[in-house]
Amino acid sequence: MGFADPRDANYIASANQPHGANLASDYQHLGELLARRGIRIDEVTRAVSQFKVAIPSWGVGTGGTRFGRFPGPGEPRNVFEKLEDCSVISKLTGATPTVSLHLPWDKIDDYPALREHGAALGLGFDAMNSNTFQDQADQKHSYKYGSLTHTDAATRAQAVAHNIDCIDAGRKLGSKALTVWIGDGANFPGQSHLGRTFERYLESQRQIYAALPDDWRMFIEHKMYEPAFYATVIQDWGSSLMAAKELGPKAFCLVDLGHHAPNVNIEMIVARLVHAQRLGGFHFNDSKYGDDDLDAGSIEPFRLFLVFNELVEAELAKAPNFDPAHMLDQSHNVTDPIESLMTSAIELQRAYAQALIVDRPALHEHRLGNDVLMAAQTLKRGFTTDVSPILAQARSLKGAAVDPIAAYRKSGYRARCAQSRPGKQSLGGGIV
Ligand SMILES: [Mn+2]
Repeated sequence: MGFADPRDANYIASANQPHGANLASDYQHLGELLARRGIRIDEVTRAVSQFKVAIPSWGVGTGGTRFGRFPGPGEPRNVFEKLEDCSVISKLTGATPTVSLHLPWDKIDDYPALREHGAALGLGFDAMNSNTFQDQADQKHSYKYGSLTHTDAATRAQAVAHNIDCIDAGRKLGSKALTVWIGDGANFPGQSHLGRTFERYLESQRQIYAALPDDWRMFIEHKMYEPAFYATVIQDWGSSLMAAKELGPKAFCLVDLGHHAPNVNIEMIVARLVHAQRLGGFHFNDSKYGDDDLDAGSIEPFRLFLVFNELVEAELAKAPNFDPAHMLDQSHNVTDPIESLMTSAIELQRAYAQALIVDRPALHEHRLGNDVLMAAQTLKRGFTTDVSPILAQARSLKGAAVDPIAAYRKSGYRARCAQSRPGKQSLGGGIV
């Protein structure tokens, strides 16, 4: 069996070699096309190559649904092996230099060793994620009826302490942010006091916020429903923004694309949060019906493009306090997680590149002149232009793979993991 390390620079170079001539030709052609629109392709390529998105540690294992989980071969068995898989994604795409951990799904016994392991693989640590939406074996108080908003003060205190533990863990690893998502809410009308639960949420969050180091940010993630099916405490961007404003300047709103009602105008929410200077970042994924956690750009690529269009507008306008964190948050049920995560990272770059090549001066003029049709067409032309050569060129220039999926498959990495990681897989994870 011929195994190759897909992270090895020589391996990637040899995998890229057959693509060289075609890529050069495609890139030149696209460059000429964009030049006719007054856009310099090398500037777009440079911007794309600087785009970064964090890999969720829970994403490299098979997630599953509430109905079941079908583990794939060679899944990582611990956080060290998760980082190994993340480094494959990072080296092949050149777009994912950081990992976002989830406690206590990621069991960490030796922080210096984990930090060194990450550094050796070229990986840093992105936002820490707390977990007060399920009970752990050694837990004193149950989260069945809530965590940060629980009616019982001792349960709230336990949830606060866990979040502060996550901050402490992140400090040891070089993280600079804490993402707080709670499943707290009600399944039935009458179950909880809608006002007081929010007040208890703020009271708990103030204690967590007080433990944030000066150079940290807190990301408040909202979600419309599930596990609470009637009323979730932080159910929308309005509640999230209210909480962020009440907590202070280090608190920001996090937009998970799957956490809205179907057809909600997410790009509009992004624009509003940019205006409020509270856009903290994203959990990218895609969905057809609910919080499906499918691969980014797989169902509604145009919506993803429109979100990135708002981000490019904010970037060009030098919007104050605008530094959104990009993170993937997906659950892989039927695909190889490494392949899905690579695909999603590339789809984000695609949406970014499409937004970058929009003829902004023309769009601006059409808007001012109320030429609705031309405004719509000018915007959409960015979306309908195939920017693949830009993405491939950006990867090639930084020593990543021109065709990451093909290079990954040919390396035999998964088959080797199936051999080297025997045993039953039982990692926590799923749709969050
Ligand atoms: Mn999320």
